[in-house]
Amino acid sequence: AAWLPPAAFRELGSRPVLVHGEGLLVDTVLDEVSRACARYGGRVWHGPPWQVDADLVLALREAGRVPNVAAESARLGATPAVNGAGDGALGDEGYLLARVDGVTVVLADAPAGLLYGMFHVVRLGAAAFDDELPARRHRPALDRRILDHWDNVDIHPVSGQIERGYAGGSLFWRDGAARHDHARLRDYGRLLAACGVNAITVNNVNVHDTEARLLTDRLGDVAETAQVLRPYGVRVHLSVSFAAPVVLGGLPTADPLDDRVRAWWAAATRRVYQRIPDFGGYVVKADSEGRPGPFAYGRDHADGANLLAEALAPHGGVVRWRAFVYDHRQDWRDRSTDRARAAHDHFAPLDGRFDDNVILQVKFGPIDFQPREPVSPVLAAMPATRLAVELQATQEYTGQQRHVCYLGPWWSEVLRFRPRGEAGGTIADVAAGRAGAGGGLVAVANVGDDPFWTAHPLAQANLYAFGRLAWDPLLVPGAILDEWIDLTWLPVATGDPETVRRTMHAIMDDSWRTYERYTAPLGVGFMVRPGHHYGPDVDGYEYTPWGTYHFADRDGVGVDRTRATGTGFTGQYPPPWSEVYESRERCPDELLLFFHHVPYRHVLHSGRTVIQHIYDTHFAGVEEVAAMRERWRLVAGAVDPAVHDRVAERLDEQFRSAVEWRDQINTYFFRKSGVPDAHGRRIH
Ligand code: GCW
Repeated sequence: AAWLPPAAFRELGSRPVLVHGEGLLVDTVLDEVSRACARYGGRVWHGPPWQVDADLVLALREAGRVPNVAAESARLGATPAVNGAGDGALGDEGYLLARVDGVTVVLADAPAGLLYGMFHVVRLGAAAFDDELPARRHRPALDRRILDHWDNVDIHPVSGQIERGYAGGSLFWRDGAARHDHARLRDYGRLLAACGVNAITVNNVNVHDTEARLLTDRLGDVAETAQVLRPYGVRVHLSVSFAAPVVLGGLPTADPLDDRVRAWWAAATRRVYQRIPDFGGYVVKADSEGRPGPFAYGRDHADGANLLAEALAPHGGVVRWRAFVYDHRQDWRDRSTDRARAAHDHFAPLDGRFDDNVILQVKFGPIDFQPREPVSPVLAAMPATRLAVELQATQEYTGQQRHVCYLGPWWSEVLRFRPRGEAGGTIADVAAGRAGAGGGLVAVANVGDDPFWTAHPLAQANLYAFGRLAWDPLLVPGAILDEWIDLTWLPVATGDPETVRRTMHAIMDDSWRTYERYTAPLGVGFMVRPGHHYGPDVDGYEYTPWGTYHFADRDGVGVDRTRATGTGFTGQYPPPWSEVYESRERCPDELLLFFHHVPYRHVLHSGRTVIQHIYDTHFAGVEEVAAMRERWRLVAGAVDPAVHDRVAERLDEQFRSAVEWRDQINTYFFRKSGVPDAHGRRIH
């Protein structure tokens, strides 16, 4: 139960369709179209011939048979869609979509383009066959659109089958072995292709013993997964352990400058490509939260990353090296260490030292996927390095798929942020890189073997939105939600579709801000229960080694990260942000406590004091959740009862949890500050 129920194909499937071209992905298109036509009375030809009376032509350019795409594009006056295709080239994944003499035409230069074009037609529904359909060239803004699965093969004593997984077991692994559930995997590949994702990583970045062996004697399982996903244009990546030469190869060292180590990686990587010729590459979490890395040998992260890059280069693979490196054994008494600074301190000096096929994968914020953080300064500091932006679809800190939290608006804000101010490019431009050589967009996946894929049926929207934003970062989150609703819920609605649509929007559009309101005020994060990170615990991390503090006392709250009096983190930003964040007056309200320690009676731009803001937003957040629950009740009968029940049950828990958040946070800050609520509401 996700997007693309058979009924989503009704318009396409009830028409005569010509598919032209050869290849694995063209076969996928043909298979999709054939099944739809069998169900809805359409007809499908696999061309040649080219001249048939079709309503829809999906054609791969082939010299002599199908019109040249570029010429056809020009003849039709096709303009590029919002993003990309500026130079007229369609690339490996692009397509031209147009209406030509009463026929809808998708033309592509490569098979993947045809597949994406077909899904576009499905998305449009009847509108794809409207004579007003504008001619447009489409191609993804980012070439790399990747989901990292934090899945373990074995059940790990701490992180379970999926680290930070909230949707049941893994799609790939169960209890120490591959699941071999090809039907489910194929369905997954299909969902991914339909939203534009083109690669996944099949195991956790925390690579434990069994998982390390996916690189060697368990490689067959990875190859099998790659084979099932290949027809949907999804490539496979692997998380590897930096210590692999020691733990798997029996070498005495994993020193990146040791010749035996280099030879070991070269041989292991060669074997991977023998089994999986289109293998994507490695992901590495090194010297982070206890994982092995180059520091043990007195080497730096450029040495470490380049070691793997060298092994992958002959085969066209990339290494995605994570920038999530910080001291997780910090002393809370030490006010000079600031976790927010860590990634920039470690990596910015290495700019220019990485090989061409190294991608530095940077979490979007300087801390850790909080509901509100500034954008990581690393993303503005390494012009000579390919950078990927890492998001978290799995809702570790945003309600763990028990709370509705549509992250599209948050991600969109991040992608549109201009780290050098109005004159410079966006974070999406950073991910795109120069001449398409960027690192792309990555999200930690939120799916599992739950019947609804993401446990909370509405959390599917985050998966869908991730793919669509990676394809086109300028898409509007509300419009993405519409697409998702159209493809998922409306084809199977049992009541008035417009009511269903309105209800979903009313519940989801602002749900991330609602979540922020009842959890994390003004950029303070991590007031969660240690370990599992669900529910409130204001001081849960205050005296821990993890470096995630809020410093609330009787006078005020927030972290002083200024250059003038604090940790100096603001100095990692280029202007204008180095100045904006440094200044208490100019800093945006929503980030004030991330950058400044201020008195409770400090007045925000909004005109309210900090303490009154805390009270107001926490009361408002709970009211908004109550309203969501009410709205959902009203669509019982209009959506599948199983879906309705599941969402209703989650909304009950969200309400309970939001009340708990409100009461703990309000009570905590009332007790600290002694300042009463201006409206005299009940604080405990
Ligand atoms: O957010 C933290 C998580 C860890 C995770 C780590 C990381 C995979 O709590 O579970 O480990 O980040 O991103 O490496």
